[in-house]
Amino acid sequence: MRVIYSEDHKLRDARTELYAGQLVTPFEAPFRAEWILAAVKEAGFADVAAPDAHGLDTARKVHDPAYLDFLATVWDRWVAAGFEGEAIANSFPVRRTSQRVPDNIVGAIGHYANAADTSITKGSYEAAIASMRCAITGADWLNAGNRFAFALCRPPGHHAGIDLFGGYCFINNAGVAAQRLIDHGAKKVAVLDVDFHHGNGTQDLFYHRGDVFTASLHGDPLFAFPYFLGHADEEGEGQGTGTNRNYPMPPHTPWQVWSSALADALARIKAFGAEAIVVALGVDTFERDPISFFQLKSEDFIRMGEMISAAGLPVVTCMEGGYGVPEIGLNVANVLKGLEA
Ligand code: SP5
Ligand code: ZN
Repeated sequence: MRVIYSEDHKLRDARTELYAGQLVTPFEAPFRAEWILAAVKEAGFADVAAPDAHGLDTARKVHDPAYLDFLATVWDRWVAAGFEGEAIANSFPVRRTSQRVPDNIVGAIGHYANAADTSITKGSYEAAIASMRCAITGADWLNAGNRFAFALCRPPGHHAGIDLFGGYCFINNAGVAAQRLIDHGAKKVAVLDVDFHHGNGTQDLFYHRGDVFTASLHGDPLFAFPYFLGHADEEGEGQGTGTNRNYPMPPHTPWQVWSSALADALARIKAFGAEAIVVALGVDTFERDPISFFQLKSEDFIRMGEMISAAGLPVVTCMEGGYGVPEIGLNVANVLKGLEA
């Protein structure tokens, strides 16, 4: 298992998250990656490498280039407008509105946001690029003929859509990794999203494509973020018809139920003919995660890795969510252990 990690994740260190009507210290903070790195090293995963210095070529195949330009410039535009707080969207194009991109930065940030939980700060873009580079480098480890890589991505990516940021995500790392595998010659790949939250961004990237199967196991959007996508009847469209699968599950879902959804997703990934799996790994399914409502225990994450490994495919794992508690490191290390068992 090669681990890919960049110190540049620390450039993403927001002071504010709009939560419960207050600006709180963000759940998605630098300590997460530090704790996870320490725990995977402690568990014996000592092959840690820095990412290669990739540009945006792969990202431009899954994201709108104008959106990537927005990400690159939003902080400077926000500062130039004279604003003193972090950049937070507060006005959105919703039902019955134009989808033209406003020139005004407050309008532009609302246009490109799918949630107001994510403040943009100086350094957020640079950290997102470093995170994306970890994912690409992980995909390339598979392209070189290896079976397992762990891209310790931070910030996470699975809520980032074609032209949308939010849910602590800016560039869809797992989606970029999938594209990288395709560009290297894979005919079909799968993104398996086991984060507590629906992978709305990843679903958006590949909804009309037949070469990438997307599966997401998550808290039912009727009760959980991202609220507006992730229902079981979203199955893909056009060329992508039948290539998206959602497993929404209710509050207090335990491993026994969750794991039967995982078994179904893996069977569909095999039937689809995927040549590799990109795992979007959130450990916010843990029973003591501060913002989620599943009941997985630390030992369940070993079984999770074992089940995914039993599909017999190369696996690049990209870090997504998992918050607050010290066990996030152990839980990630347990998935990696299960994969290599
Ligand atoms: C990558 C990832 O896991 N992103 C999640 C973003 C969630 N942001 C909104 C959080 C709202 C949580 N509300 C939960 C109430 C718990 N009492
Ligand atoms: Zn999550």
